[in-house]
Amino acid sequence: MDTTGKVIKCKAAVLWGPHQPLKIEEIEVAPPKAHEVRIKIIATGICRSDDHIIEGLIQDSKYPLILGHEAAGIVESVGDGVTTVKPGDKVIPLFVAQCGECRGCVEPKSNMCCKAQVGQHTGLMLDNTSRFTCKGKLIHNFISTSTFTEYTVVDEINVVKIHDDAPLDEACLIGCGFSTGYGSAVNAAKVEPGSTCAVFGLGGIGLSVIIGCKVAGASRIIAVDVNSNKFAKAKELGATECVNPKEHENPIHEVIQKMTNGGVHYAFECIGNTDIMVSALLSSHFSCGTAVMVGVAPSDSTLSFSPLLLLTGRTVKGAIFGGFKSKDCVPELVSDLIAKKFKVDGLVTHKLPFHEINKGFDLLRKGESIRTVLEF
Ligand code: CND
Ligand code: ZN
Ligand code: ZN
Repeated sequence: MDTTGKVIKCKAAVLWGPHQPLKIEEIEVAPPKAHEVRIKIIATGICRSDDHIIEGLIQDSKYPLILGHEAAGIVESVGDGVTTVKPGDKVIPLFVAQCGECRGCVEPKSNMCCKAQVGQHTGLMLDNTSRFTCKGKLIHNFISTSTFTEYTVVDEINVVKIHDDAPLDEACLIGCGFSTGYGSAVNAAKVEPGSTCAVFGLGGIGLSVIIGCKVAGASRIIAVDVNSNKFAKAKELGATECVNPKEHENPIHEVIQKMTNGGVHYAFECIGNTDIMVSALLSSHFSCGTAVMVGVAPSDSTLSFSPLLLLTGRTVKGAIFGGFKSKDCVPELVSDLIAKKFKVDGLVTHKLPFHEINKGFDLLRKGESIRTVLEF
């Protein structure tokens, strides 16, 4: 049946408010307007950033909403003026937009688009309306994507075509987890051959940082987590040593300083915990270390440390989506995945049918899963 131009009724996981389980509801998805694309989602991963919204950690979140930002799917229909994708194309929705024209997009060092800023939780399309309704109520989107639904609508600047041969159950991880971690190492930090690294937090993001550090030729990759069950996978992907802060009396930065003759070249925080962000900074060498903030901390939190820590030569930086310009880099990353230049299947510990989404979040919260991929 041709659905072009029609409202589609389908199943979606709606978050009606913070601290609630997701509810599988029948929703209505309006056709794409000009410069918008309606996508049938085929596979979507669960990232901790989705859980942060359920936990109410981001103050300006708009409810009710449909979460999900790491996915792959197939274009169902396109609105007027869309030129970069067509019905039937395999695509990845992009929570970091790339319009190609704004200040952020033309700056070579930036991957932030000013037209759709990922940090501004409007929960709406660029024209300030929504394509989702449920039981007569407007449902917001999440960081311009919303992938926990059989169909979604995104602005054209938030979607990119990928190779026809892409395995969508793996390619979905290019939509966040893999690219965010990998790019944090190779783009944001620019890890050099022979350098030493410490990675705090071994979820989908931290493990992808390890993959990036290894590809970049780091000589030591110290993996840090309070859950020792994460260590086997970290070693498999390239960690040279694993440290559990709970097994040491001294603060973790002292342990790492001791292990590395004063501190690592690059330390990555992949948890979203401001105390560990400071630990990461202190774990980097006082004269030349760089700390990269990748985790998303609660929106009302602040970082506090002595400026003397920076005067001696340390650098602090951060990156969203690994610093990748999304439209330029995602198709290349997918082609590299097809060419087996790197693997992402090690990050997928569970596959579940979409309607078991709450079970997927439970696995993440219990520390039992890395990435759960939901299939429709
Ligand atoms: P996930 O929860 O899978 O991993 C976090 C890991 O940290 C777990 O293995 C925990 O055991 C471990 N951990 C928790 N507390 C501590 C601690 N005090 N010391 C050491 N280890 C600890 O999360 P994820 O990998 O999906 O995401 C990680 C962060 O990255 C999270 O904050 C998420 O919101 C953020 C993120 C950032 C971006 C970006 O573009 N920068 C994109 N997506 C997610
Ligand atoms: Zn994410
Ligand atoms: Zn832009």
